[in-house]
Amino acid sequence: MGIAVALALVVIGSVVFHFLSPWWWTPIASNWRYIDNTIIITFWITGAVFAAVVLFMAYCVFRFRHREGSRAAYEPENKRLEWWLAIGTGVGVAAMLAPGLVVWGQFVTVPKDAATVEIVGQQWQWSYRLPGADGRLGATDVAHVSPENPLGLDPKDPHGQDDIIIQGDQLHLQLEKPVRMLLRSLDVVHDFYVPEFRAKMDMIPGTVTYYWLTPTRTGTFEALCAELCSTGHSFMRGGVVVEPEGDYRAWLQQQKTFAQLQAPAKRQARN
Ligand SMILES: [Cu+2]
Repeated sequence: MGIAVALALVVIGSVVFHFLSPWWWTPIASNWRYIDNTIIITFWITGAVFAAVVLFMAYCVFRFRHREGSRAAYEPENKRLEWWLAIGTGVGVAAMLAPGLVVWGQFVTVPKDAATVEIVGQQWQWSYRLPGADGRLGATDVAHVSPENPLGLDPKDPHGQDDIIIQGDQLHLQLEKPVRMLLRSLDVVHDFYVPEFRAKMDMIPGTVTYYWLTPTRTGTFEALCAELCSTGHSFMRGGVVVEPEGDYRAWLQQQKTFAQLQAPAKRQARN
């Protein structure tokens, strides 16, 4: 009896903790409420199954407890029950996975009017690049990486000359403007993650991954690396500032292009 009550208390305690817990998501700052919704669906399904299984255990412990003279029935197979369990599990798993497929389709279908930002991860810092006046990012290759050209832009590609290289570890984004995030890594796998955006993706060396989002709330948010990338992983932090168009343009005005940043290096090389 004691064990049955303890099991029931575990269920009640879990449900109460879920609703009263102070550990919930930070308030969302992007359009990806769908991602919260898929997680909530998973919570409901796994929570209901957890409660049902543990309460069933409590019932069995109580109902079939040891009594003098009673004997257990031996039933090695039950086709009907197995079918029900297989179908029920299948439906539950499908209900958890199907919404994710729909959200994934939206997550990688970038709207036509989206701006572009490139985020580059390397041990252990973030760098950012924006297309310049031509609206195109220049080609890159890790072979071009040097102290003067830390992002490895191809110096011969004309599209790269006007690219804006953000100095410092804070990226600015315009409020309510969709933005395509192009993700690149110079060494190992990283993952650019702003919890308020509910959006992240691994950055794989040798390829460019992407997703998009629309920032929906102004503020300064912390960007974290969400993929263990060796000893400095926990210090791999940056920031994202979401601001209205006017402030964003003012910030953009102060940024330097690749050509401007290369000029002093070239002058030095000539001397
Ligand atoms: Cu990292």
